[in-house]
Amino acid sequence: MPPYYLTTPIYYVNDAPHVGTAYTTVNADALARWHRLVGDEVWFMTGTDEHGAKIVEAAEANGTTPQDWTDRTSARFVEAWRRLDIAYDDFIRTTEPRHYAVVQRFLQRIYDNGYIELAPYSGLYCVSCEDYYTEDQLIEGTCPVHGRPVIEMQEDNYFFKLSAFEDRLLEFYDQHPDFVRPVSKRNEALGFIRGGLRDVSITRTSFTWGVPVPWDSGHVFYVWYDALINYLTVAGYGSDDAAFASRWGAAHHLIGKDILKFHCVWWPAMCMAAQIDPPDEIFVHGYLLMGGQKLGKTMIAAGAAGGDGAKALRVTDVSPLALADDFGVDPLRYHLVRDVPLGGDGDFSYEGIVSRYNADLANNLGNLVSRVTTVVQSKCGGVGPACDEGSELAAVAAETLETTAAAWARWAPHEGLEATWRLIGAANARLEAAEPWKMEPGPAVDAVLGDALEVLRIVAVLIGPAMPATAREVWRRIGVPGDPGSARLPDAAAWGGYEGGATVEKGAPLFPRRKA
Ligand code: ME8
Repeated sequence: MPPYYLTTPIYYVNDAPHVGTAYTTVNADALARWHRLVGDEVWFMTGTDEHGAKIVEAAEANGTTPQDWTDRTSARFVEAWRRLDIAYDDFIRTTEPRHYAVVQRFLQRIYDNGYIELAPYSGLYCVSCEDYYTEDQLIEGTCPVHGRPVIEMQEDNYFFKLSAFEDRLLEFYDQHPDFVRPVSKRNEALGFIRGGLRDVSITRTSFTWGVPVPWDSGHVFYVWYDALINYLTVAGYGSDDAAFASRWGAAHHLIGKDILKFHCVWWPAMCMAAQIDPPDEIFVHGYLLMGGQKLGKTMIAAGAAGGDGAKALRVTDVSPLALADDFGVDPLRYHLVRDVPLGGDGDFSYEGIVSRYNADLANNLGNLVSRVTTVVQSKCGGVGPACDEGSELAAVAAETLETTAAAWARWAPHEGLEATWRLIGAANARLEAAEPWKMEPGPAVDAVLGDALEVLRIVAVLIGPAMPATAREVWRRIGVPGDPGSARLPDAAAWGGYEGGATVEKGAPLFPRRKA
């Protein structure tokens, strides 16, 4: 089985999970499930980023210690991802001993290789970004991302000699045209590199909440230089050579565009400095936007935890758990995967979720399940008839599998789902044309319903990555044993799998229509 190592960013624990972090994590989970479905040996990870000045600030603001604060907030991520059915293989916390060991080993190697050196540093620092700015990058004297005042920092710092990697990075990008996708984001990364790279200060002495520098005990590593290395800790760097060889050769990072520079410029340079290959691929997605305002990062995180952002941003609409309570977990997951294509920015609104829910789930998928199971009760005695090997829907199903699979493989799960929905539409259209509910019981009705049941069997397999619980429920209702999540493509979607003879259950509507 080919390995496939998929990562999300590890999220800051200065606040609660929000719909922006859920967007990345649900899409990554769906992609991981898709890769399992096609038979890849998937290792899927997420986690929390727990060091740095921002966390110390959040802990202080909440009257507690950084350790207590990170324990509590990291647990909220674990709980949120459990509720949203995120099936990760590993969840890393950067405060774990296994991570300290890897950060120290990796950066010691870079130090030994001569790419880290001590120098005095002073600069303008935004605590929310955990990043320095130059005077001309500020907007009216404040951070361009957060609009908050920057602080003058003066430290004796260790610097990573990023400037030494300009040419090597350009060469690497040239040799790996798909290293960063989509191409607009690749160009942005190239723009950073061509614009000239300055050395990066990678240690702090102003606080102790970080991984200690092994060769100089007065320093801790700067949070980004500890965070990026999490991908190696989980891959088994220095602890499990066989796992590392397989995972790191197949590492795919899914990130948001806000952290492009760190992943697409700093990270490959760090890998080169430590003499390991950069990751295989970085896919950079856009932002969910609400009313033109960025949803994530500090603003919504504060809001989601009941802080300052709450009133302006309708926080109950942007907490993923509140949305899951309202719509159901799978409809939320479907919305996040289907509505905002990975790569560009997209609007996020309550109305948008409702209209997508009604159009695709209530009127299409839900309607098909309800019609088929109802008519099997009334015309076939509740027992599903076998499908017809020569059905006209067989060709549609084959075409659907091909387009669906191609889309998921190129990071376009929204198109994959769109393609799958064409099969649902074709099955609904066939039912409308044949009107089995008006026919007398007999072979003609059986043929129409057997085919529709086979469509549902295949559809459940194909929607499983986005809506795992719904997929299981569809199989259960139509009497197919097992879990569609354990099925393997292409066999599981080959026409003819619905054998007939199983009890079909009508059940309550899967997706009752929503008014607003
Ligand atoms: O940056 N739309 O953590 P973070 C879509 N700890 N995605 C969004 C979003 C939005 N409005 N807002 C946030 C950090 N995200 C670092 C990462 S990795 C080694 C360290 C998602 O908690 C998106 O994936 O600020 C973005 O990149 C990430 O959350 C930032 O999460």
